[in-house]
Amino acid sequence: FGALKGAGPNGAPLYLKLKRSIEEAVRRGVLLPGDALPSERDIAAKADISRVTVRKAVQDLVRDGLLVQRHGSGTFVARAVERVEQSLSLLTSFTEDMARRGKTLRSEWLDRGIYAPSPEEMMVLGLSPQESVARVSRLRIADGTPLAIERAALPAMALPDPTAVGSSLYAALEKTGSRPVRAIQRISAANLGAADARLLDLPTGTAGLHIERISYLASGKVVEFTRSIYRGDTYDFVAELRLGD
Ligand code: 16G
Repeated sequence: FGALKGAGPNGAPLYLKLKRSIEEAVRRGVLLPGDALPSERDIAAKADISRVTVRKAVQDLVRDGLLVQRHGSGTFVARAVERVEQSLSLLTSFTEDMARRGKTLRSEWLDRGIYAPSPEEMMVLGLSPQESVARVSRLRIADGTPLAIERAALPAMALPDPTAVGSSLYAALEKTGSRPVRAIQRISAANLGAADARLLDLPTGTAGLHIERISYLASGKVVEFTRSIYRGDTYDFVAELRLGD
């Protein structure tokens, strides 16, 4: 980014000129997705403008989604994420969904253990205060992109040892004969809070989807109460509708 003073249309604020020249560099492929932006100090020196001006242009572009900032490592050109189409009519697991798409799934554990149930967990899972709940929380990463944070709660009876869950919760439940056969799923809009945004590698406040799944065994007993946060820029949930009676 060369000297900006005097460049571009007269009167445009310097930060806007810098913003446009960064946009232009991305459009022309001078900067590619994943490339690091030079440091604030280097851009300021090269363009002969103040660091405050550089920061304003960069913050604008982060808000627009063209750049992403990672704490401690700098600012990068955002990678376009491929959208994922997810059917709402089948009760599948994340592992199965990703395998079907040929994606490599990795999960990072956020929590797993046996706890005393919260009042909400007791109500939804039908537990008494003396019973325990198994919690399994994971960040789910497909082909290197974090897609969802899933926080599952199950009656400890259905999952006595959460540390034994390998890569798939449903596969673990299958082994104990507790894989759900039916579920109610509720999807609502949610802006990402700071902690979830950091996990999903997105700016705080980005649009997300809050998904709640309550799953049942054939006996009618609730076996899973999962709250998830999915990236809003990635998921399309699709259901087939038919004319009613
Ligand atoms: C899906 C479910 C989640 C379930 C998980 C099991 C949604 C919104 N959530 O991601 O409730 O716990 O699959 O996946 O669809 P796993 O067997 O790969 O652990």
